[in-house]
Amino acid sequence: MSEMSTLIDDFCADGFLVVRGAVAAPVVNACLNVIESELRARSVDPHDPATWTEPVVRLDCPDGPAFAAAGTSPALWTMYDALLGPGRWVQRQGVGGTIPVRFPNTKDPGDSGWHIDGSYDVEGKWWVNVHSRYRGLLALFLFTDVGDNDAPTELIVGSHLDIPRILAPYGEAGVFSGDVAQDLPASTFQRPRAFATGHAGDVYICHPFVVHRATWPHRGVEPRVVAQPEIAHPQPFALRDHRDVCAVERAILRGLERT
Ligand SMILES: O=C(O)CCC(=O)C(=O)O
Repeated sequence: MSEMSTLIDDFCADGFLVVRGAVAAPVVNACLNVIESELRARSVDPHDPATWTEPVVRLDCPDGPAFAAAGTSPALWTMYDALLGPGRWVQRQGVGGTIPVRFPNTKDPGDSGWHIDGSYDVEGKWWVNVHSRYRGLLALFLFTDVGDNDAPTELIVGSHLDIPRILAPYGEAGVFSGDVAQDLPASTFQRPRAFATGHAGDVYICHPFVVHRATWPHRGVEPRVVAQPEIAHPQPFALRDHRDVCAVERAILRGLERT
């Protein structure tokens, strides 16, 4: 079996894979410079702990040349092709999503519940359906080194296989993404856990249905910077044609016990 097909099989089973060094160091540094100036505009100096008064400051990921270089990393695009199929995802010239910057702090950040990310707007709330309308993948771009003490994102390994059965009864219309995790069986929370740790420039590519959460407190010494964009796909997964399904769709079908 080729290295790529092993990677894809593991992705289908675990719900994520990691591309280490996906974004080159000079590009990471250029992105961080922009993020730091956005923080300063909010009176938060990333190099002055006296200004780190809140556990999290959430920014919209900026655009511009540095983020275009990060988001178009060839190593990432190769994986998006492998997981979603060439031509089936939106080739964004940037990163996108939000950047929750987490600071060393013992306060509850208030945003650390288990969840899956929503994929489409219904009256100002983010909903999701079993076809994963619009959202093909979730990516976690590490813009700083993230160790065990630095409030890494926590993932439930294999939880993407439990979500389709929760979403299926809601059909095409779907449900508010914030209501999904509460319906998960206890067995989901007995699955193994993984923490999205690594070096700046590493990117976790996740199935859109992976259950995850922010962790706290941040016990490290530096701000933790992770962007968490979607990789969009214009055509919702049909969940019908077993001959031409990509890895993400295959995992949904597996969750529905249709393969
Ligand atoms: O900051 C993190 O570690 C993850 C945050 C998250 O999952 C979210 O905001 O949806």
